[in-house]
Amino acid sequence: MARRTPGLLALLLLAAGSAVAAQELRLAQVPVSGRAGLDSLARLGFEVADLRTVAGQLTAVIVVSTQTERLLAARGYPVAAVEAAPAAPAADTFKVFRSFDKPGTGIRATLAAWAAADTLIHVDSVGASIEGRPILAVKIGDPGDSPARPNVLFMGTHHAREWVSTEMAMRLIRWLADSLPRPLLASRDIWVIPVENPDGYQYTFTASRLWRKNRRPNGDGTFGVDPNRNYPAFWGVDNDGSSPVPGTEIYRGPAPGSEPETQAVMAFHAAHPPVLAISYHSYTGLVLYPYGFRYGELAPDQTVFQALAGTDLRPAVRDSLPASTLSAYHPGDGWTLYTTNGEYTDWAYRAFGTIAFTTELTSGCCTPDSGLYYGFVFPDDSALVDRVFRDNLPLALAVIAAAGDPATAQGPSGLRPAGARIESVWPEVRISLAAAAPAPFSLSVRTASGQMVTRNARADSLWRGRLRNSWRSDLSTDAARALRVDGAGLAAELVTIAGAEDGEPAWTGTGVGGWTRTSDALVGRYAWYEAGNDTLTSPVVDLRGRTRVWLQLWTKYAGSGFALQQRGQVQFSPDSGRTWSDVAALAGSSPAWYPVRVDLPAAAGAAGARVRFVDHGLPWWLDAVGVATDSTAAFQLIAAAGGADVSENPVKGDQVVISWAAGAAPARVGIYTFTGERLIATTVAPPNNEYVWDLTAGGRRMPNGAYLVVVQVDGRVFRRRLFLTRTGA
Ligand code: 0X9
Ligand code: ZN
Repeated sequence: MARRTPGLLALLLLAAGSAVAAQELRLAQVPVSGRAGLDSLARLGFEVADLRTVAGQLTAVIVVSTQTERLLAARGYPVAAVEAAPAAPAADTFKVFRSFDKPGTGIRATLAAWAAADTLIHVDSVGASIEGRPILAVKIGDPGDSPARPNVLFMGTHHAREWVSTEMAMRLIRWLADSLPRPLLASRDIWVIPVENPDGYQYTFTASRLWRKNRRPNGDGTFGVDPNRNYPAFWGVDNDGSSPVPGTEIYRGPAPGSEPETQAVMAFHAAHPPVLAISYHSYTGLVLYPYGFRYGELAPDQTVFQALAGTDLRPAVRDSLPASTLSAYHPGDGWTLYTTNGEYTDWAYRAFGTIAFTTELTSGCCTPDSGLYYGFVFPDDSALVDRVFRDNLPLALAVIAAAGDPATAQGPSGLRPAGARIESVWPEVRISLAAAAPAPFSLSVRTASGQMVTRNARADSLWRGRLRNSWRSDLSTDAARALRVDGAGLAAELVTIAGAEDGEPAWTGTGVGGWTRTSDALVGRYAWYEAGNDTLTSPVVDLRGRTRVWLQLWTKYAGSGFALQQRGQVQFSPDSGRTWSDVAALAGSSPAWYPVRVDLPAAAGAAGARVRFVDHGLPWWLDAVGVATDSTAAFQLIAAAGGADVSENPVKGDQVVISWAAGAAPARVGIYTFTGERLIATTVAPPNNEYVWDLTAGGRRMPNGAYLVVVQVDGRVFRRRLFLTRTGA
């Protein structure tokens, strides 16, 4: 990597830039009506920085210029000032914050001084900005890059005004060089890019405190591309997650990866693909992970992301800023804040399988003089910046540790990734398997009427991850009640399933002022819905004899990443409702249905199991709520007693599943006509203990009549007479 200095052209550009009057940016608030209002603000190119309720009206906080304010006014938005534009500081005279260029103590000078004084700190440029500033990458530890050491990357300041993110990165460099246990340092290649967008960052010190983008002259009199909308993954897939309009805050640029700052990060990834990464932003208190480009789209590695970022029940990053209203950062899929496209973490995850997080650092709340909030303008107070750093250090260290083997990652809250498992049985089959597990397999599905059907499963490229693939059924599995993943040793059965439909045992809490049945359903005619503070409680479920119990639920909710006090709480009771414990919590915005699996270890064997949903002001929908068990029992009726069984007899469908109690040695399966003609002779090795006889194999339909099935396993022989009574055969 070559160290670069600003070229002549860049110096000329710098000079020209300062002649252009700084566009004055300030915070403003505009009333919005719910999600639709927010989406239309996004389509106009505003990045919603905060949401508040002002005089009972939902109000978005955005950054406006004279120009963009006119755009809003033309569309009938009444724009109200939040506070005067923060004065552009005359010089870099802060106690904590420093510009990129400031002689002696700026970011560039500080890094150079650290590198000169410390053998564990190495600084290099991985590219140059539009104005010719170096994109500095700091390597901590050994100067060399070893293929034997996994790469971990931390970045600050994609967005110019988010100064605390650069200070987070700077403190991290110092801490890692001074305090990271040496064996860990010696076994990782750790990189920090404290200022991804140096031109924009510098501009916030010299001209406009609330500048967000880079300093690209767009050719129409406006400046700047949003560096976090310019990456070449899902770039520009819609106009909510980024904007095609150059003057806006979320302008995606003329082409994917068009900006030299983006290209520098791309080149860095190609040379040193990070196993894990954190990109620091400010100021909401979130730990977000892919996917972010589309509501409801779950990353196949979600369990790995969750182990590290935590869940709303067990968050990984605490928030100890005195003025913060919440005690922890909300972890979640990117879209629980809002959708973005061309964004860094989605790109790094797609392009390099990087387990990449966006941490939105908090910024406290209230300035002493204004009684307002800091927002992007973090107080110039080293004790407060240190707190942000201390709060975020555990996740940074967990990420460094996890790079050795992300499959065994352990997050600060103690969570670990779940193993291979079924995530949902119905109405859509979802299965999480190791990415290395063999490709397409078949699913045996038992329907509500006891029919056995076979389906294929597929994993589209979006669902292929670093450690896990998410497999889904390629056909509707209407009324699926049990599922076996043939060859993967997984099975699950729904003990109960409910979704507010007619004829189901009643749940309590529905009615006037409480949860209602809504026709806005995922499946069937109805789902449950609640927007207030009521509780929906299931009937008692008898789980005697059941082990490995879990809850499947499909949900959506219309909260906000800015109003995380609105929560949905999921609780379980093993004793018919006498005692309850929290098993999951939901917050943020999810306008699309998605499935959640919640393990219920305390449910094993419970005679009086119940679940309930306690709403705390979150507009919340639920459907397809079921108590499930990871068990093959549903498929081994007689097999459980040591025999062999068939899925259906007489057989009316196109497949019949023959199963038996697996032995130590391979089983031999023979199928004969009643006159003794052998049709099938095959062996099945344990742990597989089934054979699917496809009655349409080879394009011919097996004639109706009697057949004989013979299974030999470990010296025992089972014979079953099978009748085919299919219509049309
Ligand atoms: O909009 C962004 O780029 C990030 N927020 S910020 O206020 N710092 O600008 C969030 C990006 C995270 N990804 C998604 N929300 N999808
Ligand atoms: Zn940001």
